[in-house]
Amino acid sequence: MRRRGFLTLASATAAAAALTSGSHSALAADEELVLYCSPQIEWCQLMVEEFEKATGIKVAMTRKSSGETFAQIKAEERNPKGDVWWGGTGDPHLQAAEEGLTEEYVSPNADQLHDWAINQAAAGSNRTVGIYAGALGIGYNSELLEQAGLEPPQCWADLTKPEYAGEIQIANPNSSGTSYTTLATLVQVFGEEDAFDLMKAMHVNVNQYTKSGSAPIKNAARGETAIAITFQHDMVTQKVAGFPIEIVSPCEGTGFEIGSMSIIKDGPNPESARAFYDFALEADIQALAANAAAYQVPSNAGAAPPPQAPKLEEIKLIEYDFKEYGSSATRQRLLKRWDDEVGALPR
Ligand code: S7P
Repeated sequence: MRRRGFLTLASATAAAAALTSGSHSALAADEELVLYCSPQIEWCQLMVEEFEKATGIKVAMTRKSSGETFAQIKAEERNPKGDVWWGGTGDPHLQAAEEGLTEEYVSPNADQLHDWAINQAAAGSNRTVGIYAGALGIGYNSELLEQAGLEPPQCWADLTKPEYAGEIQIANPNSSGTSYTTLATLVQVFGEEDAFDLMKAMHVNVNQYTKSGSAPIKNAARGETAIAITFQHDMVTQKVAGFPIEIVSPCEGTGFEIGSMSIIKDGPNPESARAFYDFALEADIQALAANAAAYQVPSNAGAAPPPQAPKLEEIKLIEYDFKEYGSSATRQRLLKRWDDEVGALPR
């Protein structure tokens, strides 16, 4: 049963249902929610439709990359306009938690979550929570590489090879959580000095730093670049759509994200915010992701990952230090260093 549709009834019914399910508070059907959404737009739209259908609450949604959304919430700190930040990589959610931009809240659905989602909440003093997970990878267009007579890269270090000149695309880590996760991964795999040397050497092979993290693999699918660094689930989306994309888990090991959700502090609609938060943690809601061609691993243990989702247990994952790389000081320092030493380089 649960609540699907119960809030479309009178609020008295909603109150009763909420008490029965224990999952969230009673809400009037004329409430609103301002949602900042960072995953793929198709999934954002699906969540809006489902939540509106289930609750009658009208949602105003905008989709922006993780780094951009963090910057917006920070800019609006004195006059918050958003209620919930749903999705996007966990590091900037942790930074928002540390900087007091988000609200402490423990959902009654928290006990259904995998440990990694709860650990994320603990790292952010319950001002955030994990909603999905996904590993980084190197994707390539097999037809383009074959036409160019190039072997696919197997390791992060391969991306500096001169034969890949102009063949690689990755996002800018300031706007993109995907790209910041890559930066932090390289620092954890190689150590900071060697990681920056690698990124500087790779810079000459990069044809474009995109704003959005998933853009490079979309562009590879359409033949605009041969190699893309993104999350593997975003590569799966292109493969499932029929594009000639292959996925590599880098030989040195790879980083991963705990895609997260946070309630914005002092947002205009706190009750709607908590209702959405509880809703987004439910197993049956998380299980809808594949309908939007989203192949992340869900955080609710009762939601089976889509069969096409990359199997995280088969990937050599590093012990990504979310606390350290989601800290305000480290994220700001690494992004500044990237701007000064990599982004500023001529090509
Ligand atoms: O496309 C889905 C996804 O990879 O996008 C999120 C990401 O933060 C948004 O893109 P940016 O890299 O541009 O910030 C991920 O959390 C999610 O898995």
